Amino acid sequence: MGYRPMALVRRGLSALEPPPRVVDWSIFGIVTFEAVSGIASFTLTTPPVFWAHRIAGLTLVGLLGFKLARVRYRLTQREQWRASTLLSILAVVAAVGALATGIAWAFGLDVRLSYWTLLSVHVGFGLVLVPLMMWHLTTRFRLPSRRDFDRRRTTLTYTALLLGGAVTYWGQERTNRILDTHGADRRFTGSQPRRGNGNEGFPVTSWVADDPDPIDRSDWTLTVRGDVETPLEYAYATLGYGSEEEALLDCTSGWYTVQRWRGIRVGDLLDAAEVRDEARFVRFVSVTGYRWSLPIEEARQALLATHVGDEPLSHGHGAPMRLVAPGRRGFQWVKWIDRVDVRRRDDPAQWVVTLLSGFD
Ligand SMILES: Nc1nc2c(c(=O)[nH]1)N[C@H]1C(S)=C(S)[C@@H](COP(=O)(O)O)O[C@H]1N2
Ligand SMILES: [Mo]
Repeated sequence: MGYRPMALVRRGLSALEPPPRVVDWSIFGIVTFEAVSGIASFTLTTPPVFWAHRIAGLTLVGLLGFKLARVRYRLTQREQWRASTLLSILAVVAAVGALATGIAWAFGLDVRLSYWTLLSVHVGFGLVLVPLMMWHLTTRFRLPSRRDFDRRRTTLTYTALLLGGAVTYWGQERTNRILDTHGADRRFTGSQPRRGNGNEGFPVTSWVADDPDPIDRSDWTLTVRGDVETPLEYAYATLGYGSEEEALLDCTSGWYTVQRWRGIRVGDLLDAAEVRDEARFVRFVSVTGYRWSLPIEEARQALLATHVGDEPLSHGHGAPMRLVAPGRRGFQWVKWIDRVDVRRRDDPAQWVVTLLSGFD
């Protein structure tokens, strides 16, 4: 009898293949985990969240492989077609799209579709996948039964999948380093570097539709109000910008830059306004309405920058004044600030306001 490698591989794979319902519910669980960790990765800066997102994504490649091999006939045989087949196809396209763009991004591929990066396309696929998967689930809903779980086999499969995912991830990072791809320059957040200095050194990125007219510095004032003894109003010329700091801006669309920023330390501003004891948060508000709050102790360390490199901020980068919040993701670095509110409470509505800012 001849030696047949493909048959061996197939035997090995079918030994590992978990029961259909276990595959289906695992895909459901992992996609849910990917959606949650993906969204969380916009604000969390803890590296394990990012690693887990990547490893889980790679295990999905294996699970989807099992699933597609099993249901292939529903697509290839015409008499199997149902109305829900279209939905299934769309879900597969979204899943494969999210995986392919995620993996390509991790290898440092940096194609741009106007101002969208491959990473934004990845987020887009992910966001459409979740409702498609839910809907697909309602057309073929089956709860797993006890019989579906052969403990030993399921444990074996998951160990293999997770190990496979982790080893693949490790191999991918090695490959990046050996081939010196752009993927090797990524931060743990996945962002790629932009290495210039000053206004021209990094892109202008605004969220969705925020796009005010340029602000005339001589018409502009900065107001500090809320839980303070002395509300303040500064004209640009009276600001005095003594503080300087190097800080890293990391945008969730996938790039980062390190710049030297100059401006007023928020703590100095709060001292001048004599903050009351009850104050807990500081809210930074843009002329566009876009806003973000920081806990007061963190806010004290932040900078209200008027300069980047040695240049006054350009309009695109938030002139006359923008927030520099080290350790926070770029979308929290509010641009075109004209108001600082000292408050007792956090501001959950900021999430909605920020997404919708600029839409009239
Ligand atoms: N008012 C306002 N501030 C904003 C934004 C915006 O759309 N409006 N975009 C945010 C995002 S998503 C990022 S990454 C940074 C980008 O700053 P930059 O345009 O100077 O690179 O600004 C943040 N501040
Ligand atoms: Mo961003």
